[in-house]
Amino acid sequence: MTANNILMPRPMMLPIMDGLKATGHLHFLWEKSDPEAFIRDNASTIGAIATGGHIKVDGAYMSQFPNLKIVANFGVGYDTVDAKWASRHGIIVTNTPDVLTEEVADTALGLLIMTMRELPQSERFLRAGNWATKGPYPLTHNTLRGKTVGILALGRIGKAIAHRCEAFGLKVVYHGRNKQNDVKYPYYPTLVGMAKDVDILLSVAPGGDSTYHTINAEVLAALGSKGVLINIGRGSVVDEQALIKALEDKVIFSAGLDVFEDEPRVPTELIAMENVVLLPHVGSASHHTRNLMGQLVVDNILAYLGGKPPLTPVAETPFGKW
Ligand code: 8YV
Repeated sequence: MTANNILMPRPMMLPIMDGLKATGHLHFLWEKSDPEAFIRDNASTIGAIATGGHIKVDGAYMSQFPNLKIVANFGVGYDTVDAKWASRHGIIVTNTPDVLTEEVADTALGLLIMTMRELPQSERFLRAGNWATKGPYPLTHNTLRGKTVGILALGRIGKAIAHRCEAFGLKVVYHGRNKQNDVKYPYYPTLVGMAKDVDILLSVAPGGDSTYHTINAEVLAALGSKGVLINIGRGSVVDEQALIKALEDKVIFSAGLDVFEDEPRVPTELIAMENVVLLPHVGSASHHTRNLMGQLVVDNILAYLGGKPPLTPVAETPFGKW
């Protein structure tokens, strides 16, 4: 028997809920009067989980469901799902790549320009009535002119960002696990080495154990007192306490952040800083792009229920084995 029930542990966007409700097999866990009892009584009927990164779908969680076959993650990043454990247990994990690439790259460039040219600060200055009373907003210390950006993790989104950076006249270099032979940008084998040479360090790196606190005090010191950090990937990649200290001590010049270690909690120290631009994880957050991402979640689960291969399995997934 195919386990054809779909579990949604937390609310997701309406088109996903509607798209999966149409199967007649969707269960909203948060609506159950006793969620634990529901899991206990129905565990063997659950074949699919739809998740939005709000809970940890680790081995302990997945092992509650003996017939689980697919975890469909909303988001290209799937650091809240233990894809290696899933792979060892024949469970497919899917994510939502490609459809968000250009949107996230647009946001990265927006955040970069906002940070370099102090656009939020100058807007606050105008809104506070200072233009008329104090004169023009001070000239910005930073400019994109003549600058080099070092991209950490040159994947699909990283490349879309690199392409845009080039159009803005920036020199692009990159660091990642491996040098990519089909890429024309100079490669740095070490992050510290790259941080020393660039004006802007822009991280697109995914979360998870292998990237945890990769951008630490040493990297920030290498970036230097004129350096700017932009993070559009995952908050866990940056040691946030080290970043706060580096900004307070002027070890680096400024930062633009779309992602944080403990979202939606943003450290009060960062909120108090004038030289930091903070966005509430809006990289992919347009109706257009989120709808496309949501549709992929639905389509991956429908493929499973229809006995077809998943559309967008993650790298760890034992594709073809199920
Ligand atoms: C989403 C993201 O904001 O795709 C990702 O990995 O970080 C964003 O596009 C997030 O997944 C929504 O939960």
